[in-house]
This record gives sequence, structure tokens and C-alpha cells, in this order.
Amino acid sequence: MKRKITSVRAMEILDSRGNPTVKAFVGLDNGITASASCPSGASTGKNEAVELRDGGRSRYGGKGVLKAVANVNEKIAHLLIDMNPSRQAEIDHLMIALDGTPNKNKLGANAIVSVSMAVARAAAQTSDLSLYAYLGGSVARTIPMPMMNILNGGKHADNSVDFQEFMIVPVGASTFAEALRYGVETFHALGKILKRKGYATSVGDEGGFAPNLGSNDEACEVILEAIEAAGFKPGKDLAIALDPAASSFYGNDVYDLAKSGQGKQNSADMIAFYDTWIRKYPIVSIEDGLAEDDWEGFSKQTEMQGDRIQIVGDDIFVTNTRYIARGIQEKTANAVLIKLNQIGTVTETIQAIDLCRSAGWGYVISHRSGETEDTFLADFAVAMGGGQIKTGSASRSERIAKYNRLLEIEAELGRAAIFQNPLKGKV
Ligand code: 2PG
Ligand code: MG
Repeated sequence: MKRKITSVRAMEILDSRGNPTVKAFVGLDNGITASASCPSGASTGKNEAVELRDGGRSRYGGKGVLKAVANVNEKIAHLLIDMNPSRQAEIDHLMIALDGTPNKNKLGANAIVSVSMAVARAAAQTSDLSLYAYLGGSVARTIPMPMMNILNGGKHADNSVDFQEFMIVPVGASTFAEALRYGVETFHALGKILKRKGYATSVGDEGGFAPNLGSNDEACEVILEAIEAAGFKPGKDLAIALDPAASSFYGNDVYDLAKSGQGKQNSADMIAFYDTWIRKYPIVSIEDGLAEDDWEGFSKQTEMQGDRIQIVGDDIFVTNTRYIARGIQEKTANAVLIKLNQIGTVTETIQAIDLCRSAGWGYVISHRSGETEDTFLADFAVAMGGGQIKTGSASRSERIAKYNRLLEIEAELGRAAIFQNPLKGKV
């Protein structure tokens, strides 16, 4: 029997940084109501779809989202009432057309994406399918390899580390549950090492430690020490992935490593710097090693290092087929970071992933630094089958919620679950 949407509404809730965000609810004529919440970035790409905030100073320092909430309640709701919730692409395109701008600045990508995700959930529930099976089909069964950000710097932490994310990738594990345990044990070992060295063990926005280290190199050194202290072999059991988020320390053609005091560098210096690190440390993936405007630098890095490691574009592609298509043409990278709220609908996000697949590129499904308890991401990663997810460290419930959901999915799939290292040959 065909189902109909009977209600669409939204409310203002808080994200993991205590900033307002949108939660949308979609109700159906069979009594099912599903909800979804929008995450929020700190190191945002300049071409991302617009997160509509109220401005002014009277509420939440201007960060309120009541305008976006009103857009759901007063505009989007009328548009979607009586529609069949399984018509995801049509629903998303109706919202895109109602907004009418190239970057969703009228209704707000935060309004649109929350509804888009809630529609998918409502349709899944009404079909009696898990979200991953609804979006990925009944053969979706690849559990993603986690990239766990156990040391935070850049814009995500008030410390002396320029690079935003130092992640561990449990490449030697044979199941997701085992991979998670490798990561968690290494995270705890890292905590003990930092404490012994007299560093702070408070955590950053994504749940990784945020110590005031002497240099960016020291971050890799302490992680290697932690991998060994936890009883694992660096490069064999756990590898390293980086997200320097270089747009955040780039300006006037210069990369300024100001937080660590390592000075100003040009694009070629940065590539040479990564080259040294790739030789020295078991690095399998570098995301945004260069800035979003440095297309030439990105291509150069891919040419020089793309056969040895995964080169991921985040700020430069913003999950947008327009920029990914240019990237494929110019050989800018060999993988894309995928964030639903960067583009604003489930349909467009899947289009971006399809483009990656057609080019033979990798894709990593990613959280934002500001998250909620919503676990949509975990199901989405399994549905898309790319085998990679980035969803933070081994602390902070908004990160752990996604890992716990992946544990559940792996258990639900039982013997059918596939877990493998998508970065084989990169260490
Ligand atoms: C990134 C993300 C997530 P933010 O740069 O990849 O880790 O950070 O959400 O702040 O853009
Ligand atoms: Mg990034």
C-alpha cells in the first residue's frame, strides 16, 4: 500500500558544541514518525551549501536556527504533504526547486537536509527495513573501516598543533568490532602516554586528545608510541590518516603553520613536507593537505603521492558534483570526503558518490565537528558500500553513537557482513 506524508515539522535543538541546529520530523499516514538532525562544521569549505542562522545578537550569539525551522514548518511542509515518502529523489528536487538558489541559502541547507534525511528514515521504517538496507538495497553489507581522529588540532582544539586531525585506521582488523577495539585501546594508551609526558588529556571537538605538543611531528610520534604500547604494530595493525584541513591556515598563497611556530610554507614545501612524513610514518591517507583554492597544488600532490596514499578532497569538493567533476578532469585527488550537509540533500549526496564510483575514486562518509546523537551517518556509510567512515575518536557520545550503531549493523548482518581494508597497498 502506498504511504503518504501527513506532517513535516522541525524544532531547534543543540549540537555537541552547544550550538543550535535543526531537527526535522516527518509523519506518515500509518502513524510512523521519523526524525533526523543536521550536523555543523567549523572548518567549512567556502562553497558549501549555506547553513541558515538567524544572526543578530539576542539569541545564541546569532547562531539560532529559528528561520530554518520556520522554513520547514511554513514552506517545506506544504510542499511535501501527501507525497509518497519513498520518492526521495522527487522530494529532494522539489525542495531544491523551492529554494531556487545554487547554494540553498534561501531555505537553508540545514532545513533541507534534516527533512531529506527524515524522509528517508520514514520510508525505511514504513518498508520495515533498516535504514542501511532501505538506502543500499538488500545486498548492502560492507561495514566501513573507521578513521578515528584521536588527536585534534587546528580549528578543533585550542592547542599548538596546526593540523586538524590525526587519525588511526585499524587496517589489520578482520571485523568492525575488532577494528573499533584496536582504535579504542590505542586511544586509551595514548591518554596514558600523554599524561606521563605531562601533557593535558582534555579532548577536542571530535573526542581526540588536544595536547600542546612541541611540533606537528610529535603528534605522529606519540601516536606511533601509543599503537605499540597498546600491543599493536604500526603499519600492520593500525595506520595513520591525516586531515590537516589546510584551508584553515592558508592565505595569500602561503601556508602559515602559526600554531606550532613551524613557519610559513608554500604549496611545494607542503608537498615535500608530506613526502617526508609518508616515508617516515605509516600514512595511508591525507585529506585537505592543501587548501581549497590550491587546485594546482592538489594535482601536483596527487601526481607525486597518489599511487602511494589516498588523497582526499573535502573543502575543495564540498560533496558537489560540479567540483568533483572538475577534480576528475584535472586529476586533483583520488578520493572525496562526503558530508550530507555540505550539499544539502540525500539525493545529491548519492549523485556525488556515483561520480566517485564512475571515476574509480574512493569516498569517505564523514561526520562534522559539530554533531548530534543522530546515527544516520552509520547506516548511510553501510548503504553506500565505499568501505570508509570518518566519525571521530573513542570518546564523546555523539561520536560513539555512530560506532555503536555500526556494531549493531555488523551484528544484524551476521555472517553476511563484509569488513575489509579499502586502503590495501597504501602502507
Ligand atoms: C573535516 C570536518 C570533520 P568540520 O574537516 O573533515 O572532521 O570538520 O566539520 O569542522 O568541517
Ligand atoms: Mg576535512
